[in-house]
Amino acid sequence: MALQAAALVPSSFCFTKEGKCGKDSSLFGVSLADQHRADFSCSSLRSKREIGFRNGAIRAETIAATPSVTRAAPAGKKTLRQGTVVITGASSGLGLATAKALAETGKWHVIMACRDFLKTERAAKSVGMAKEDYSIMHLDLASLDSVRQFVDNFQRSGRPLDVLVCNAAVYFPTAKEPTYTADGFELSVGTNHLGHFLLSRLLLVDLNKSDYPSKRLVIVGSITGNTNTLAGNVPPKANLGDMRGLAAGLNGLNTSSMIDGGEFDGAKAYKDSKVCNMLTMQEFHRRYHEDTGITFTSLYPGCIATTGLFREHISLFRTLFPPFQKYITKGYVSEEEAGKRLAQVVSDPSLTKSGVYWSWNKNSASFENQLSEEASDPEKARKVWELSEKLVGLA
Ligand code: LMG
Ligand code: NDP
Ligand code: PMR
Repeated sequence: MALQAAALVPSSFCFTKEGKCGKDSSLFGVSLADQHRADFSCSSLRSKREIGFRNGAIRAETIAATPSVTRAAPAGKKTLRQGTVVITGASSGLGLATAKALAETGKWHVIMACRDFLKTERAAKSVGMAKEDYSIMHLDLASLDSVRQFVDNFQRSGRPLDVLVCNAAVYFPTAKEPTYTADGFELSVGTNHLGHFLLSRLLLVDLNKSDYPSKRLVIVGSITGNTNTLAGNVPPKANLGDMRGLAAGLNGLNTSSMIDGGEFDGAKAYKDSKVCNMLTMQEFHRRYHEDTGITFTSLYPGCIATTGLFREHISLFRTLFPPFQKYITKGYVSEEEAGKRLAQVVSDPSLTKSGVYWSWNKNSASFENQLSEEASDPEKARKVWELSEKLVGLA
């Protein structure tokens, strides 16, 4: 259901949970004096490739400025303000579990950016999120107009943007024919990649303006897009090819609906979209990390075999997949555990490194994982970036 209200449920902004905020003083205690209050214009966010190192001055200012802290009694004790995190697709699965994990720390106000307002409201209540810890704003990633409207509404809300999490996704493993976004792009790449690409490009200026000590853009990736793994070798395998389909607009009319120009395959389109997500994160890192200090990361949260992602799969799959992952591959993680992992990538002070694809080992400890050759190919990343810019109207 598409509620256009873009409602921003009012809620308390900072220090809603006294006592919890006080602990924050040490949260970003180490090496985080790298932010600034300067109100950069969009032009200051032009990439290094575009403008060389002209942002050197910005960088110097960035380093010299004081981190934003509020002084709370007793005098001298520094308290970090509550952060604001936007999470797309927070109405179910990983996004909801992450929203819950962050909200209950009291350190975060979560903006749940979702296409179904009522479903999201019910979901937030069902996991026990307190009213003052979240807002819901309408966002349909399958429409570029909706993405622009969301950004406009967010900017009017006057909230800072400290972390953006691109989490929402759709998966159509059994579809025989492609379906399309409002703008005529194949629906899985259109939603999972192009919608998020426009969203994150437009919100980069807000992230850059934030005075939060550790500003982050997180784009959720997956093992199934990485052909250097067993899971990534289950057919159909991700492969962007020469991107002739993406270049031509993925519209299925005068061109293929698939990035590589091939026959439609819903499972492959999803995996290709995840490759685009992981490449986009790295291209952001290359273009903007040094000049903005923003941390750009991706992750594989584990196989959360019970989420709504598999809603379109045949029911036999939905029944067998969780026990298969639990007892055979041992790749299964619960929604709750996966939510804690993504919450770490949002706020853990030890995960500030940019350009990293995080994964977790058997003991649930995070490590920097290796991406496949394709998912780490800088030339492909640049091409995905440039073609996507054209499709979403940024170039
Ligand atoms: C594609 O097929 C479709 O073509 C595409 O349209 C789309 O739907 C896409 O990703 C979605 O799937 C992919 C897949 C279909 O094809 C293959 O995987 C082909 C390769 C098959 C080769 C199998 C090799 C297996 C090797 C290894 C080891 C694991 C053992 C598994 C089985 C053990 C049995 C005891 O494949 C499927 O659809 C398969 C569905 C997979 C779901 C999991 C099935 C597990 C079966 C067993 C589960 C039992 C439960 C365990 C309980 C507990 C025990 C203690
Ligand atoms: P879910 O289906 O539970 O969640 C997907 C979310 O995306 C839902 O909130 C859904 O909204 C939202 N969404 C879908 N389409 C749109 C749209 N057009 N506009 C706005 N929101 C939309 O799946 P998961 O939680 O599993 O997936 C979350 C992320 O995790 C995805 O990026 C996925 O690729 C990734 N991932 C998942 C794994 C897994 O094993 N489940 C493994 C690896 C990565 P609605 O509720 O309205 O449908
Ligand atoms: Mg996969 C080592 C094991 C492993 C892991 C971690 C996953 C994760 N899968 C593994 C192995 C296998 N899977 C094997 C051996 C098979 C063949 C039986 C297999 C099959 C399979 C299917 C049919 N797996 C799947 C599907 C899906 O439809 C899911 C998918 O590709 O969604 C795009 C899927 C997944 N396996 C995973 C993960 C994390 C997924 C789904 C989610 C995702 O990438 O977002």
